Amino acid sequence: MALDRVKVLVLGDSGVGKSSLVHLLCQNQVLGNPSWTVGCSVDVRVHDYKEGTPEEKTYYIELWDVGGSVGSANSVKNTRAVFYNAVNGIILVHDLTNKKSSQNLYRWSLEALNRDQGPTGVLVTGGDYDREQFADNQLPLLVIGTKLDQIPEGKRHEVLTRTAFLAEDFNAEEINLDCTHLRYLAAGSSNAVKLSRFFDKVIEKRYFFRDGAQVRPPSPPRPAGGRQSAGRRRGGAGPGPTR
Ligand SMILES: Nc1nc2c(ncn2[C@@H]2O[C@H](COP(=O)(O)OP(=O)(O)OP(=O)(O)O)[C@@H](O)[C@H]2O)c(=O)[nH]1
Ligand SMILES: [Mg+2]
Repeated sequence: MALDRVKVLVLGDSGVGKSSLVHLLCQNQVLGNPSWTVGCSVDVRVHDYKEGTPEEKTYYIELWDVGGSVGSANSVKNTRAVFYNAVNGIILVHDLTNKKSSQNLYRWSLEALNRDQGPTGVLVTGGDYDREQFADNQLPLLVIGTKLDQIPEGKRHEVLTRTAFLAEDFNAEEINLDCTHLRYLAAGSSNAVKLSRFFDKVIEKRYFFRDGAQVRPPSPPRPAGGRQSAGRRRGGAGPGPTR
C-alpha cells in the first residue's frame, strides 16, 4: 500500500553538512565522502507518526537536500525555486563554527517562503531579520546546528546560547549535533524525540489541519500490540542523490 508522504526542505549554506545530515537521517549511516550537491538530492525517511499511540501511522518523509552554493542572483534563485513548491516543512541547517552560516538562515528561509522580495523585486533583507516576516508563518521549521564536535568545550556555552536565540527567532526547536557520529540521533535520545516531534508536526499540518482547524481525523486506531519500529529508515528511495 502506498504511504502518504510529506515534503521537507533541507536548506543552508554550502558545506554546513546538509547531505551528511540527510544521509544520517535516511540511511542511518555516516556519509563517508560527501561532495557538493548540485541542484537537489532527495532521500526518504520512514516515520511513524505518533509512535506508540493508538493513532500511530507510517509516513514517508521526503527530505529535499538543496545544494547550498551561494547565489542570491535571480537566475540562481529561480533555479532553486522549482524545489520550493508544495513544501510541508523546512529544516534549516547551519554550521556551529561559522556564524555567517547561522545568519544566512534568515535569507534561506525567506527565500523558500518567497518573502525575500519587495514589490520592486529588491531583496528586503540584507541579513537583518524582521521577526514580523515570520509572524504568520504556518510552516513547521527546525533549526539544526552541525559540527558540534569542532566547538571547544570552553566555547560551547557561548555558541549554544547564540543558537538558542536563533531558534527562538524562527519559533523552532533546535538540535545541535555532529553529523559524523550516529550517536547524536540514537533512538530515545532527546534529539531523536525532538526530530520525531517535528515530523509529527509536519504531518499534522499537511494532513490533519488547515488554518488551525482539523480537516481530517487522524487514521483509525491500529490493533493492539502494534509494531516496534523506532527510527526506521528506508534506503535508496526517491529520485536518489544527484551526485
Ligand atoms: N567534523 C564534522 N564535519 C562535518 C559535520 N557535518 C558535516 N561535516 C563535513 O562537512 C563537509 C561538508 O558536508 P556536506 O554534507 O557535503 O555539506 P552540504 O551542506 O551538503 O554542502 P553542499 O552540498 O555544497 O550544499 C564534509 O566534509 C562533511 O564530512 C559535523 O557535524 N562534524
Ligand atoms: Mg550537499
